[in-house]
Amino acid sequence: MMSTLITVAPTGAETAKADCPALPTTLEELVETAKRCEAAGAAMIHIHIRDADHRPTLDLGRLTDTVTAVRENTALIVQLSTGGAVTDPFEHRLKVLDAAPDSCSLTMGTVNFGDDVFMNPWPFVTELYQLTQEREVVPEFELFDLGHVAALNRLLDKLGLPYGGKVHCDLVMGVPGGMPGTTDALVAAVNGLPAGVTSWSATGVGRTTLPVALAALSKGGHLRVGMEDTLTLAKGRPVTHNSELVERAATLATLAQRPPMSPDEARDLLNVKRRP
Ligand code: KMH
Ligand code: ZN
Repeated sequence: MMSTLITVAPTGAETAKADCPALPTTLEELVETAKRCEAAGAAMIHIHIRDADHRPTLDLGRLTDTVTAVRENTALIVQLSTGGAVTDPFEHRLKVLDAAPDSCSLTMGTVNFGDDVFMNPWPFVTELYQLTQEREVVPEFELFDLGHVAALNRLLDKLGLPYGGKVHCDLVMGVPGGMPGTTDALVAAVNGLPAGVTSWSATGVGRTTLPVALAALSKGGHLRVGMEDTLTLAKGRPVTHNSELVERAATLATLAQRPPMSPDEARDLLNVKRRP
């Protein structure tokens, strides 16, 4: 039976702490979140961090402390965001790999992002990809649009396989400016994935969370959930802890007879570096 990789993305860069006090923005809150989400069925955590004023930051010292603390307290695969916030410069986004995560996100192209633009020009994508190969960090290719699927084909053709030889990607659906969070869009994207892709997950932003999760499970994909993408469980029911979203994903996966996989199984799936 194929099991399900559940990734939790607990914080993101877009929501203000003042608007959502349940958002984990301090290291203590993040570690507590990581532990509860692991117990609820998550195997990987996609991390954005905040500064002392709860604003998004890519500060290397904080990133390194975060990687250490999550590793000390959980068995989760630690994935750092290289996307950061739309305002983060490319140099800072490349420096994220200095914090030596197990995995990092790598977005395959520029995309309109609400009223902003999330910049990922081709030279930046290839530089970041080569850095992941050099540093032996497993990338998760973030695909916000069908054009990103084509760009992933181009990248693998040109620069070969990632570190570890597995190719894992995540469809990020329902961002205003990207592909919609619909079953039709998911099927189109999955049908265009390169032959070398060994696993994929999907996440639906906002109200597309459930339709995307159900479509992903039925199409053989894995799940990413969390307050980076979704702040309500239903209309008028705010998420009070990321573990609620992980629990719901675990329930759906179990109903689909594809229960959550352990972090160890996920390490084999993604072939991330085994650390002593
Ligand atoms: N915060 C978005 C601008 C990633 O983590 O790599 C980018 C993002 C993707 O969240
Ligand atoms: Zn992110």
